[in-house]
Amino acid sequence: MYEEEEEQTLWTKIAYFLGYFWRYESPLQPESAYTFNDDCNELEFDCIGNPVARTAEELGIITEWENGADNVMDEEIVKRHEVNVRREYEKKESTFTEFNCWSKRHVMHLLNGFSILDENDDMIIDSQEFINALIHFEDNEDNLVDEMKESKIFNFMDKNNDGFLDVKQFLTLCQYVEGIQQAPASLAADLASSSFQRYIVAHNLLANTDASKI
Ligand SMILES: [Ca+2]
Repeated sequence: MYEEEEEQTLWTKIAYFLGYFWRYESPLQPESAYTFNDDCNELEFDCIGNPVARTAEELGIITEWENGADNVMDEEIVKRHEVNVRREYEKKESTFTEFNCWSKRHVMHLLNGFSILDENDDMIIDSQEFINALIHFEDNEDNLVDEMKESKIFNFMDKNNDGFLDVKQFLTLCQYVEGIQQAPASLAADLASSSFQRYIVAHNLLANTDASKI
C-alpha cells in the first residue's frame, strides 16, 4: 500500500513536469499586438489583441500640466543656474585675480571669514546667516548688534537683490573695511561703526597672529 502511494506521487511529479511544456507561454511582446493573452496590458490592447487608442490624459501624459509646470519653473531654473555660477567663485582663479590687491594667502584668509558667516556651507551668505553670525561674534565681545544697521549694509551689498551675498560681494565689502576701496558715501558711516567691520578687523588680527607664529 505504501509503495503504491509512493509510485503514484512519482508519476504525479513526472506528469506535472511534462505538463510544464504544455503550459509554457513565450514571453510577451505587447508592442507587436500578435502575442496577446490574458496577461496582456489591457490599457494597450483589447480582448482580441488589437491596440486600443488612448488619449494622452488616459495614459497619464498630461501635457498641459507639464508645460504649465515648466513655465512656472523657467524663471526659477534660470535663477538657480545664476546662483550656482556665483557659488563657484571661491574656487575660481579669476576671483584671486580680481582681488589681487591682496596676496592669495590673505584672500584665502578672508574666505575663511566668509565660511564662518556661511553657516550652511552653500557658498552664499543669506541675511539671516549674516545677522546670526555677527550676533554670535558680538556675544563673545560683549557687544550688541544693531540689526537694522547690519541689514542695511547687507542690502546695500546685495546688488542683485536676491537675498544673499556671494564671495565677490563679500570681498568687495572687505575692501571697503580695509580702505582699499573707498566705501560709497551712503554706506561709509554705517560700515565704520558696524559689527561687520569689527568682525573683519578681529579676523585680520587672527591672520597677523598666525603669520607671526611662522
Ligand atoms: Ca549660506
